[in-house]
Amino acid sequence: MQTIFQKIKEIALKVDQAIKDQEMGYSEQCNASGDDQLKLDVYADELVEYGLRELPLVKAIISEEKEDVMPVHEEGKYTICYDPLDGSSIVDVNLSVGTIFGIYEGEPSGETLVASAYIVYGPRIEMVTVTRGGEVQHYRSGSSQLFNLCYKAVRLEEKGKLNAPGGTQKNWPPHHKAFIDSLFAEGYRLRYSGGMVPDLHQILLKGGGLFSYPGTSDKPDGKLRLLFEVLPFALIYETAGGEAVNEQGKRLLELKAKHIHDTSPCFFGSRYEIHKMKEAYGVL
Ligand code: AHM
Ligand code: MG
Repeated sequence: MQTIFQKIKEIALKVDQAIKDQEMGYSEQCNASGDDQLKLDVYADELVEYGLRELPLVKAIISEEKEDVMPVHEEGKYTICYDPLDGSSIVDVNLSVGTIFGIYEGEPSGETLVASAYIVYGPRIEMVTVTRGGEVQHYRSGSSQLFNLCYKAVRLEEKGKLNAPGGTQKNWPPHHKAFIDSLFAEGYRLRYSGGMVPDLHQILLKGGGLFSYPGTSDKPDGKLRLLFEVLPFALIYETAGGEAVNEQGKRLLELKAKHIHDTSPCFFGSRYEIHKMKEAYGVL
């Protein structure tokens, strides 16, 4: 797994350079979910693909930006699902964005996810990694562009202070709105940039809180994609002592994708906020 994480660091430095150098305009393509793609989305996707193809350990890769599975090395062990540039709607206004990797052994699902990693491109580049049964590790790059380990075992507090509620509020179900309001009434502070990588990163490193993206009237299955976004963060949050569930209160890591681009409503947080969510949704 260290070989894969090392390659991810090399890819991250290239994507970071691309974010700084590439023009922000739209390409003429749209991705597998029907979103318009920026030229930068397409370029970041190529950088990740070409980097991962160099690893003999990789059997197949699946990109959020592409329709189909891409076979790589027949004798490889892992399928890597990735979102090359998460938050492409906020990159033009210079907010932090990220790259997410889910490393699966076997057909990708919550149960076959064996490791995950994400990169945050902000004032610095940071990386968080996890292996199943291991620890959540946090790395930060310095001026030498090397990644230094900052925390060997990132842990969430039992109860946090931040609340990051995703989706269009007008389309939230009433019980979700009541739940989010109840957290604010309890003193939680709003922290939502519109990028799941920096938003979940902030909650993880500041002790805890809740990040939610519910099913809404316009998107009953939520927006965030299971294989590329939801499951990689679920492994990180659970390993850090938090929880990651869907609207039925089921662990996200128990979910299977019927299709590689499936989405799922999702809730990530410390134990306290997830307990409150289950109460509010009547799934305790
Ligand atoms: P993207 O992969 O097209 O960038 O979309 C994913 C992003 C997440 O980073 C973020 O949490 C979410 O979309 C924000 O959506 P919304 O603006 O509906 O809250
Ligand atoms: Mg994304």
